[in-house]
Amino acid sequence: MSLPAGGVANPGGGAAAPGGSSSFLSMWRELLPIGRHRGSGGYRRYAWTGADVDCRAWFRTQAEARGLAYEVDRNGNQWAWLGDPLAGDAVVTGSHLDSVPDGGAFDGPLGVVSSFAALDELRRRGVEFTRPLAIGNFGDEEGARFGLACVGSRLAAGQLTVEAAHRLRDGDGITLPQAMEAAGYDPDTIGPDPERLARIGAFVELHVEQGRALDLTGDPVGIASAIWPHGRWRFDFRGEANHAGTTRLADRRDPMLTYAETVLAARREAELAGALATFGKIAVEPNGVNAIPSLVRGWLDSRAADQDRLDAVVTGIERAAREHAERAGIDLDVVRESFTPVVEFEHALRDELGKILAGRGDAGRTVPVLGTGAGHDAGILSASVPTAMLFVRNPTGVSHSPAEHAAEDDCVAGVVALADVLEGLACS
Ligand code: HGY
Ligand code: MN
Ligand code: MN
Repeated sequence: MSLPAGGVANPGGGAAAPGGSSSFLSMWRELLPIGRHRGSGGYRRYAWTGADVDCRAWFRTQAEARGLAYEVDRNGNQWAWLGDPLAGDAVVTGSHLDSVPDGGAFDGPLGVVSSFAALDELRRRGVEFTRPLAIGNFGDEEGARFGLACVGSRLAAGQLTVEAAHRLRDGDGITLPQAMEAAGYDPDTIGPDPERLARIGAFVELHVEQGRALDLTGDPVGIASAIWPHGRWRFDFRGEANHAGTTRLADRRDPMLTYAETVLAARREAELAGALATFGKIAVEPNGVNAIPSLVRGWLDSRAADQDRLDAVVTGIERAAREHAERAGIDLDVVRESFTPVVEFEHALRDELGKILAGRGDAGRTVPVLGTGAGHDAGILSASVPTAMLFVRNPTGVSHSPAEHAAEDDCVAGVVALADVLEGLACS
């Protein structure tokens, strides 16, 4: 039985699983409609918009319904605490609630809902917590509105300066501070939060797998080993605006052609380098059907298993773009808008999760450890805090799409695995 993107296949109809799993289904049902676009069936939960504010309200309700101490940090990240937030050595779990344009239901929310459900499960087990526990919702992980991923965790970790954050603008020219203010959050407090991160002893993020590795191994849950290096580059192709109906082909300086040649070159370079390259977003000026563009802006997302391959593919794409631009008399600017180096999750914590999970499954069955090309707040925070990730099987591997889904039984397996890990870390 799978939880379709559109909702719970059989609300509460799954196997009568432990406490956390039935609370999982009711939370899942409540969160599901927020920010879902009727036409596409995908999610449009962009940072600081109404849908994001509604998701944040949902998070606060869940926290307060469980008697957790709720707070919002200086960067707008939400926290729900069990125990003293100032005591230190806290075990933190959680993820994000925002989405990419027309994203799926699971990318982010699965981790947040599973965190609350895992706490319910631990309470059902009657465990004694020996360390503070917190559940987090990190703001603007996808960067769908302002173009930079993981803004909330980057700010907290000091990987995004306040000045650079203030320069972030959405497609309508609204700045990040303006958007935060409009959503009722004070933008003047944003900035590094080392004291807060110093009080965290371990951060474990559960996330739907964005790939098919677990489907191929036949496991419901896996552990992350690493996140590939990846980044976003903006290519600005400038030509000459003119009339589509009266300008001879020979007289044109059409940036759309150079953009198109660059997209094709990106695929060739990615194949050559054994990397990934995607031009998924474009902005055209003046964007008229009967007007040759003056400017075509294309955003490249590129990722690779190692830095050398990433460097090779991006260098190759930029070289090809410059050659095409030169030949066509097009001006080209290339700007790296964000970059995340390779993340190797801390081995001690990764192996501790492996031991905890291996100890409870069928004897001797180890939990697979897998890398990913998807970025996460856990990756950003890993520079400041020991972090680990759990992945839940995604039978098709499809993500950043309304078609993203995970089977109900696997979601329940994820809740139980997270509860086991939190018990092993915070209750021993
Ligand atoms: O882009 C990513 O990998 C993540 O979904 N932010
Ligand atoms: Mn995502
Ligand atoms: Mn995500």
